[in-house]
Amino acid sequence: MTTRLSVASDLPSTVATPAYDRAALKSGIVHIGTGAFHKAHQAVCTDDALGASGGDWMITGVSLRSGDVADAMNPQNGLYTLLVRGPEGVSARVIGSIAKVLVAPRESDAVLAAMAAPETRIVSLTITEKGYGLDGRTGGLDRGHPAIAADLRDPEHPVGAVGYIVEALRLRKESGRPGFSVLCCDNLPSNGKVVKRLVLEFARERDVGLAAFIEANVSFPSTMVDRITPAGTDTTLADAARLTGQEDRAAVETEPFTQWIIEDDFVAGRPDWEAGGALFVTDVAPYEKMKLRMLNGAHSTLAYAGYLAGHSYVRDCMKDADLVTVIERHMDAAAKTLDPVPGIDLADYARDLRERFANPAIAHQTYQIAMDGTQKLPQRLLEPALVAQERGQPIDAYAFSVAAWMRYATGVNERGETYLLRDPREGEISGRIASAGGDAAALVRELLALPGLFPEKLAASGDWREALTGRLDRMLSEGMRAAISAEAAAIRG
Ligand code: CS2
Repeated sequence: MTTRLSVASDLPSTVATPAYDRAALKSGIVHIGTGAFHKAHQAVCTDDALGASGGDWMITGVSLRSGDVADAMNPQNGLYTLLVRGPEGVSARVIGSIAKVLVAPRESDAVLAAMAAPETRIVSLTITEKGYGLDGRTGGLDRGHPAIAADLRDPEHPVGAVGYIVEALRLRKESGRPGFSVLCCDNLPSNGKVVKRLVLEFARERDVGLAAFIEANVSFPSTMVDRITPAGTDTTLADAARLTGQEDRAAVETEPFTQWIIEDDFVAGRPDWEAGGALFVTDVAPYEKMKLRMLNGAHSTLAYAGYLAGHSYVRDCMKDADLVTVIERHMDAAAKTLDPVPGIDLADYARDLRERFANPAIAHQTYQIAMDGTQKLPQRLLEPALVAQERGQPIDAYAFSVAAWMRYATGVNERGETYLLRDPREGEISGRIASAGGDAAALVRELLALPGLFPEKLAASGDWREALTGRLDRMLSEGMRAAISAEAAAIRG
């Protein structure tokens, strides 16, 4: 029987281990949302930083909902294996930067105590787009969001990230402790500014003095994060056990590429993340837009069109020549909506993205990427569509992607089987789909009218509506495969 990973010794020499004395370092970061992405990205960069320069920057992880990650990680003293899968093979490394993981619903007081502790200087977040309670219409708090609504009612017993941050900052203010930096690592444009707005709105609702304290003592640097990290599977755990010789229930897998671009605006210091390759800049916005529009926009397009055309994984989509033509056009179009990005050639960036998507060792499910469409479409597809429209550029690429989302939103595949959208607006969407009754023009009308989703100028444009309707009609009547081929044929001319 293999032993369970819990100390970073007795590992084969092929496995890299933390280059620092974990027990000697204290926590300086509380990270909310300790899922696979955090474990494959920020925690790895922090592991590099601790190895290079030390510092009391260990991470206390927090899960806001499920106890699964904590139950896998804590018996392993927070250690886990990172598998990096590239076309040439797989490598294993044991990451030591996470000290422990707390489960908010089970131990809320401990979470607040960690966030309010004097040694905590950064609170970072990966809670997905829908975790923030952002109202797409107003840019402010969505008061109908379950966690926001609950936390506004009972702010001293928070359940959501914004509620926790504000309550922790109140406790810090009461006890005369300084603020911390809030580091959002989710795929939202100007993510720091968005979180700052939401936190301040929430805090003002409680007490204007608290809001003033936050304005004066808390920073919200924006970041661009990038690493393709599929959900772990039994194969992840089996490969980790094979490579390390130990059982690891918390292993994660990811691709070789990683990128983290951060605004250098920290009120109480930060780890030496440069050691892990992070790039510090004064303005992250150009990088964020590039990534959201070129990588994530193309990803969502592959997810909706690919899923319905029968491709389970992104790498399968990249073997479909027609879909590749569609995605090349998408990346070119998205690049044309961007202002120059310092140090980056967008054609090279697009080529690298296609290589990453095609990585044969990464099994990234189209169904995983397809989730939460209403939370992802605005920044990935609708904003660039609006820019293209305003600049007089073609809108075909976005019309294809959004028509594919609309087809996907019907929740029925081409074999007549139903699937869950896994979107917080699923109920509203199915109501609208039902009233459209399967007609493409009616479906487009209904979905364009989803409150707050489509920018007004786009929703009101006849060209946009027509471009969507023609494509959706073909997707519904001839099938996604035929629609992809027709799109590719039109692109090739
Ligand atoms: C993906 C992203 O699931 C999704 O929506 O587009 O998670 C993507 O893999 C990452 O942003 C890559 O950095």
